[in-house]
Amino acid sequence: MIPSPPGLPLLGNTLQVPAHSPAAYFDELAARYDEGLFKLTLLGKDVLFVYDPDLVAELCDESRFYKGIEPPLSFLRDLAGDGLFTARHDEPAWGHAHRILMPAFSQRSMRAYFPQMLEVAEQLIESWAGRQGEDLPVPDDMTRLTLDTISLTGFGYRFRSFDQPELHPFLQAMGGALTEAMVRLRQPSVVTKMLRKREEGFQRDIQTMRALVEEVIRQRAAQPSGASDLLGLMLEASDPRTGERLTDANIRDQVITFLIAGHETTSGLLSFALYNLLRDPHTLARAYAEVDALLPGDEPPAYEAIMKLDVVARVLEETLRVWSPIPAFSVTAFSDTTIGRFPVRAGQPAVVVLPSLHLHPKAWERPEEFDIDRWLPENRKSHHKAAYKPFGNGERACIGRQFALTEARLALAMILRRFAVADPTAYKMRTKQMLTLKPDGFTVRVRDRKPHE
Ligand code: MNH
Repeated sequence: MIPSPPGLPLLGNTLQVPAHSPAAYFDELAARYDEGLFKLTLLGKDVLFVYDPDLVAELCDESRFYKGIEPPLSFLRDLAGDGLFTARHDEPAWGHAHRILMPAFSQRSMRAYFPQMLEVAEQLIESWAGRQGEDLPVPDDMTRLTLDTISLTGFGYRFRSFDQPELHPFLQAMGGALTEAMVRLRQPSVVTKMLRKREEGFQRDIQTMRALVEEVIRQRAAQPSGASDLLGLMLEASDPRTGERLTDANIRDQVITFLIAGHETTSGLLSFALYNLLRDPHTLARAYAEVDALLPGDEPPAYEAIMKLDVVARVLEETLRVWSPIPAFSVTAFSDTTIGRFPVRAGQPAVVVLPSLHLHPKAWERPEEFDIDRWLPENRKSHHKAAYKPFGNGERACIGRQFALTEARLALAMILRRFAVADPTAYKMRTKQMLTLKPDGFTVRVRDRKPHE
């Protein structure tokens, strides 16, 4: 009853998943099946892939489904342990860290981080100002911005990425580990065990990341700053409910988690946003007009002005619909149940396929069209309640949402205030997946909009 492409005995559909573009394959199957879901047998499990908004609405019912730590997240336990992203739903460490860190992601905290966010955004602007007329590697520079921002605001640590011609070794290692986790999606575990060299590479990448994280923690321990940033809270605070403190190993896993989760997706968001603006001159003109009105002159923008941005904010929301940096998240049924007319067994994983959900014709008119006016207050009311989930769902939804949106608004506004952005090579979208999606090889050129000394 649930559609499924034919597979092989024992291996099921495992080998059909392309190693470097699983998300594209899931979208392709979604386009094939009108039922709004399909089933694949992967690594011995029957996994549902769901993109009909009404079926997704059921998966978002937290009384029936919880976040399952299934492949590829289960492979990332080696590097992120019981950190927030990879903690199992019944692990007490999740609740301790969630309650300790929630205050650090309130709107008030965003105001407190703003000076550091600004410091890094200014480095991006300076860097681009000195490279006018060159092809600027957008995803790389957005990664410099977002990595430096989370590490400075969260941990008081400076990567100084804009001073380096090469991306930091941490990123190389992270890319290796995330890619390996993705490749293992289509690899029977006996094969994974045989590929010793790949396992060694995976472990080496994890060690590279851990070494950096230990350095970040060591610097803080050597100079306790009393800062109430993420690291300060993790070292000092206790769970308001149980009084428990985080263990040293858990703090290390959280720092790795935040260094990855806190930059990779926001970098993708900013890259896709620039791509969308360059393809939509009318919206680009509205965005220029807005930043000119709200951020006149050359003064560093004020937090209040950034929070007033409306066109820029809607560009980001619509970008997250059309190009969701995280292409999927996974939930598991507590007990036997149904979604629509389809049965789901206890323990069975169901993957929400975000690109297909976000373009589903049942929920969106002209789904392929980039239209920021979908996000006008009067139009939001008519949105399907489960057709837009770029930040996941429920208590396991993204803790860093406000952080990402504040940082992205600021960076995009500062870019548009200063530069005319162009894309003379007329880049054609080609996503690269390293678990998350980014536009591969996307470059832009900039020049000052107004004379600058
Ligand atoms: Mn984020 C969880 C998307 C920015 C830290 N994030 C999630 C999930 C999605 C997501 C989807 C849920 C995954 C799942 O159900 O398995 N996150 C994003 C996007 C952006 C983003 C699209 C930017 C745009 N995330 C950030 C930033 C931070 C962050 C910035 C940190 C500063 N995210 C997290 C953490 C979790 C998470 C931590 C895990 C939360 C939890 O389970 O308690």
